[in-house]
Amino acid sequence: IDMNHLKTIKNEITRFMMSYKFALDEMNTKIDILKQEFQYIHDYNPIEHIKSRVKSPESIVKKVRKKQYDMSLPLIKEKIRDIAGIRITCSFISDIYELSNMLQNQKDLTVVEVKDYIKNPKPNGYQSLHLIVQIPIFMSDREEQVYVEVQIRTIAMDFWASLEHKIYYKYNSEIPERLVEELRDAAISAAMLDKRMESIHREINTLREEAHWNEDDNSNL
Ligand code: 0O2
Repeated sequence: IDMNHLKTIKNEITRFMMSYKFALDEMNTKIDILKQEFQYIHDYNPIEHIKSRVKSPESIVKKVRKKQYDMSLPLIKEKIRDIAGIRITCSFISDIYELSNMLQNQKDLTVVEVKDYIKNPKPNGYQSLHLIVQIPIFMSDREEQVYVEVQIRTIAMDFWASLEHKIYYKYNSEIPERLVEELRDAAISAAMLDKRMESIHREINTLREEAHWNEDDNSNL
């Protein structure tokens, strides 16, 4: 065994994994700034929570095998675009699109793909907005463009997706059609809840604005 060769490979893998961590750090800062700006404009925080993760080497290898790609770092870097992932849970559906637009307008981000599973839910009922972006990271000796998958959803969508994920993991085999339909139905209920909350939110906003104008009118008297 050539120990030097092994050492080189180990260093390459460490650098590879580090670049995704840096990309997530950059994205998290960006999102935090957008959140503070949004809070200033709209007077509320649109983000309930944010979770980010770097895919484990085991999961990366599993995905590469499943997709039958060659096990080479440059190929994995290009083909597996969710090694760095951020999940943003928003309060209202409109927040999702506003945040997505804000991200798409960032000069240093390249939006490579947008998958709108809210307008077009998956057959099982899954809803979320997915963006695949590229973000530059700057290291001592080079600059790199790194792919990050951003999933943006509401609390209700997140609730459904988390439990659906658990149910699938628990029952490793096919789930019966009756339960598939139940799950899809539950996703529709979640979406209805989102629409109701959004509508209440909008009405309160209108009332608030009217009250604000009235106050202004009175102060002019
Ligand atoms: P994990 O464990 O969250 O990382 P691909 O990424 O190429 O396999 P595709 O269709 O190109 O598949 O990507 P897509 O549909 O944008 O989905 C990628 C991620 O979205 C998944 O990552 C999940 O996190 C989430 N997702 C998509 N569909 C579902 C679903 O039906 N239920 C739930 N709970 N999550 C979903 P991973 O790598 O599969 O999983």
